[in-house]
Amino acid sequence: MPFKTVQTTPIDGQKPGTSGLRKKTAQFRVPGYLENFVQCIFDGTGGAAGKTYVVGGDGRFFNAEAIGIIIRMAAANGAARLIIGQNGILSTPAASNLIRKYKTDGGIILSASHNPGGENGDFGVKFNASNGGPAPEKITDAIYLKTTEITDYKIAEEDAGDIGTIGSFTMGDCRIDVIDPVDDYETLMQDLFDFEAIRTLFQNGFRICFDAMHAVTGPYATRILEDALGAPKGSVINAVPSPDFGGGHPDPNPVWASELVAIMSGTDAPDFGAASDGDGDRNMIMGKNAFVSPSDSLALLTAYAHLAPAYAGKVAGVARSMPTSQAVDLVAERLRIPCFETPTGWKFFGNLLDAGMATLCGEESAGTGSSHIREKDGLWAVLLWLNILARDGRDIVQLRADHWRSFGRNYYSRHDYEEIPTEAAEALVSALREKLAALPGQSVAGMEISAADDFAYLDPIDQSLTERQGIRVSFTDGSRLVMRLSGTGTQGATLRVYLERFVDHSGDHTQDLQAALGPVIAAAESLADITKHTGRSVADVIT
Ligand code: G16
Repeated sequence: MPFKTVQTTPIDGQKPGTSGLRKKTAQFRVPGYLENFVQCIFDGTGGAAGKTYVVGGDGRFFNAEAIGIIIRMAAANGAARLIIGQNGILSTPAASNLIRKYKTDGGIILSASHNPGGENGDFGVKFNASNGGPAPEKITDAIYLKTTEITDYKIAEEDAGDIGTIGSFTMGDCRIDVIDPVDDYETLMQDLFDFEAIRTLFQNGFRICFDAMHAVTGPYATRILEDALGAPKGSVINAVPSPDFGGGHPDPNPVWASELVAIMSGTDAPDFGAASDGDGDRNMIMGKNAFVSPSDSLALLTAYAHLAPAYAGKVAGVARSMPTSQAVDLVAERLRIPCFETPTGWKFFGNLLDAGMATLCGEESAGTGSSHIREKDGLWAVLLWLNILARDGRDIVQLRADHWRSFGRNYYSRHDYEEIPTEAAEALVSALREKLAALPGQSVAGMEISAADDFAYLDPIDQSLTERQGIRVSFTDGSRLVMRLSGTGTQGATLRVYLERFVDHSGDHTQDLQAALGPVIAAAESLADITKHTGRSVADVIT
């Protein structure tokens, strides 16, 4: 098997963001771009010699070609074995499970998650460590450093073998195992949940609509919900993954999952609605005519997780990203378990999960997961919900209303200003940062500021300090305002404004969401001069 060493030079901008390296697909297709980064993944993690990796992606445009390049490079770099999903398909949670189950050295996951795909869309590459989770910053920093020094990469001269057929082939000394992408994941879900109870729920006429958004979860959801659990055929819609996600934006929120929202608002709406994103790690949950915010979903799942066999009496703690609403904090307090607040990025949950300090984790950005793997997991969240509903008996909308009646409601919304000039976004953040120290005690939009800071996280396990993770302004009435720049965009900057207002258990939980948040929205404008800096008077996406 002939291998060759190709001379190259560093390429600017190969710094991994919130979740791996995400760029325009066209950028990744420039000869040498992907190759440089993959070589640096190997070099930045002690080399590939003798190692085993899981490789797969969400099926977006360029997925199969990129996997071919990775196979040839892994073989040339001396890897012993690759485990690859048939046709290069693996959801991010399924990849995380395989990395852990087969005790591999890590995985390379190809996805730009919820970003659109296609020739003019986005592409991404992420390295996951041997615990199955996204590489922590010390690893991504080492990979990035290599990208600034690289001089050559190694690659097999021949094309990679057939990844469309389940079986094995070799390339040099490297064995490539092509496996069914769903099997191991399905086994894991059976171990966690009460499938019998969920089957009975469907037998009794319970109806679900799961929108796979033409993305990777289609085959997983069809196999598990329809084939194994007996949901009627057609319960999973947009179930066949397509390279450009059917021309859509595979982001499960009320804006982009409008087909699901229409179905759930119709006269004959199913009992439960859900959607997942490009690579299957996010989830959106709906009841009849009701969107359950990811923050509320995390709080409710924590409150009722004991109804699922894997979590009964086993929730040691919970963790949420800083911008996620504080609804789960209230549940944790009542359950007398710790609640950790981490920076945005699933990688920050890894240490807490490994140490057994957190069992459930979640983020406002539609991510929920648990210690079963080290990624967030869209279909897992749906199955946990179904398990809870099957055992509890109440309708999801009633369950949530009862929860608010007991804990109070954290009204919550995120306003995104997309593709704004990077300098304008940075100017807004620095101007706000300068004001922070003087804010406590001041009043804005009729609310008194109790605290203001730029969030820094000291990891309780490895003591690493991560600073400048978003500006937080808290008010004496429990409301909160957070602003940060997204780390997953591929064009300009995206300003995320996270708005939260708390109404206690005896208050009105039925207000219009944006109206309830009115004072917090006004405070954001007044404190950060959003219109002046961005030139926009309304956000581009409100979720
Ligand atoms: C990634 C991260 C999440 C994060 C999200 C949004 O999700 O894993 O932790 O919340 O991006 O990040 P940002 O606000 O920086 O854009 P995914 O699903 O895109 O991999």
